[in-house]
Amino acid sequence: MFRRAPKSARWFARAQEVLPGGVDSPVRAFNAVGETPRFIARAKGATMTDVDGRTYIDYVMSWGPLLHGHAPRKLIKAVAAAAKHGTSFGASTALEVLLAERVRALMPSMEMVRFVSSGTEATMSALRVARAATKREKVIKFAGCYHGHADPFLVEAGSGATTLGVPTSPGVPDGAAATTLSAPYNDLETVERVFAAHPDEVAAVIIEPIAGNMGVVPPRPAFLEGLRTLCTRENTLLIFDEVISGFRVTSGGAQELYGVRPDLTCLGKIIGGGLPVGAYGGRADLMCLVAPAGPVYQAGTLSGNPLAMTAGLWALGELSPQLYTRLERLGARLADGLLDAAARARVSMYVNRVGSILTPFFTDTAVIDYASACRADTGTYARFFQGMLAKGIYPPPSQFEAWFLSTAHDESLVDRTIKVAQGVLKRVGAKG
Ligand code: KE4
Repeated sequence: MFRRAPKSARWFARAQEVLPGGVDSPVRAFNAVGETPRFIARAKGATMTDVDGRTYIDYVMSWGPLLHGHAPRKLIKAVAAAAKHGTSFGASTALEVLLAERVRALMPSMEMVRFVSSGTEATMSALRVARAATKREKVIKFAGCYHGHADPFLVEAGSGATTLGVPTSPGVPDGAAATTLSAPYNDLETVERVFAAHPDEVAAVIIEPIAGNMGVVPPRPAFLEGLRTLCTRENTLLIFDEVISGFRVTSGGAQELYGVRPDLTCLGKIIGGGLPVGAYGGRADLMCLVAPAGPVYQAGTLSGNPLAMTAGLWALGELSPQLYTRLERLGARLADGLLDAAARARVSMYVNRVGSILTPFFTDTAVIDYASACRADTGTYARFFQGMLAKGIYPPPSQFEAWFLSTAHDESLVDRTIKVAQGVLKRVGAKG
């Protein structure tokens, strides 16, 4: 039993003296699940080992980048070899050209690409390009979608979807929120109404084409196509935030899976193979606005970093149809197993899944948007999480996150996860 984690607890106490909340990213603090965050010592394949020497089957996988599992031998070899030639030059390398060409080959809508160092940089820069190109300021986002922590995106709907947004964080100026409009996910009618209320003012619609940040919520049929039609009609740019879905569900991302071509795409996570890489790109006529080709300023000391480019080249080089077939099978096995375990324990559960990302919601109704996701029982999720962690399974420490599988997971690890879930859910169900 992994109930106690004495060394993690000591490190967490020490961390809180010097890192806000003891972490470098809020979700890692385990606040939503009432547990001591585990300090990780090492990881390999589908497992992580904490500083107390406990090993867990990992379903966070660094929040998505590790499609090929932790520390694949060939990736480590490639990055180590690259490091011998230097870690950063602040100058161009062939590596960034090669990776940009590979991204374009996989996602043809990305006629030109700019590398940055995080998903946040990618989305904030894509919005700046959209605003420059359209000479408009407003942006429509969707409740429950997360696009990183830049000011325009830390905004929720005002009193009504057609009213201007309100900041969700102190420090976000009202002015930044005032240009952000928010609509419910999967709700095309409301997007129509927002456009009607703000004619010729919307620079971009930005969306996670498969939502992952309210838990996994897939687009309903015709929703993405409808957004494409509306944006074209309104001369508004459609931005797909594929930081999670890019290379996750197919090698061409959600835009390939659903056959909808955005004007701009934002990438992160998998594109860096676990090292810090983000990217934005799209139509050449738009990307030619980016400095120094054009007047839209954006820059970054470590953009196109040779180690990160090496990791990204390896990660994207390993993509194949067989990989996605295998991940689809594993994802279905895990989702079905969790649902079966919940049914046996008489615990309400609704699972959304697309390929190798999924979320078990503790609710008895379909989860199609943020409002329905928020009806999930987060207390039950917390108890479920605690029980799974105690038995060596490491799910996301929040009901509103995606579970990630990798090629390092296999049937036996998934079956072990399901067996543990059966016991945990029986206890959760018994407590009511
Ligand atoms: P980063 O700045 O964290 O690299 O990317 C921001 C971002 C942008 N777009 C989407 C769709 C994202 O999911 C993210 C970041 N995802 C979270 C997980 N929900 C990262 C984990 C964290 O914040 O620690």
